[in-house]
Amino acid sequence: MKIIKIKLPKIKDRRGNLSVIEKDVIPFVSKRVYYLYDVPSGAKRGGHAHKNLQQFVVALSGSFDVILDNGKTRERVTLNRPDEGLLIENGTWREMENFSSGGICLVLASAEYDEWDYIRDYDDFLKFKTQ
Ligand code: T46
Repeated sequence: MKIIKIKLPKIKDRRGNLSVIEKDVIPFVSKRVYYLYDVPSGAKRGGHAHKNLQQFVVALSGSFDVILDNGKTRERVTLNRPDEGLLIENGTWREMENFSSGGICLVLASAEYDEWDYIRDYDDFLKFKTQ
């Protein structure tokens, strides 16, 4: 499976670093931003796929693992840098775990929230992939 990690510009300064996610850095226009935080140790998030939604995920603070599954292969990706993000394409099952204490997961999404876009059952996901 192709893992698409995208480096973000890092503008270093005596006052601290600044990274920016600008138009053209990711292959979609962000229509929604949300973030996961205060995730208890051992908690798992995700466990679903999206029919159409594309997302770009950044570990703003701390670290966590994203497990990506395209119905054929499964890969674990660790995110632990605020100047790098992971593109999750539509039709990809994702699970998120191993959140460090203080881990913050920022997500830019290509569309507004729509429960109909979710595939929350793994067998339904496999059927979707063979359609
Ligand atoms: C994903 C991973 C990385 C909303 O009302 N609006 C929103 O924009 C979102 C994302 C969620 N919600 C509601 C729906 C549920 O009642 O928040 C609740 C928790 O959502 P969910 O169980 O889907 O959370 P995660 O962390 O398992 O999944 C989320 C995203 O839903 C999903 O698209 O890829 O983060």
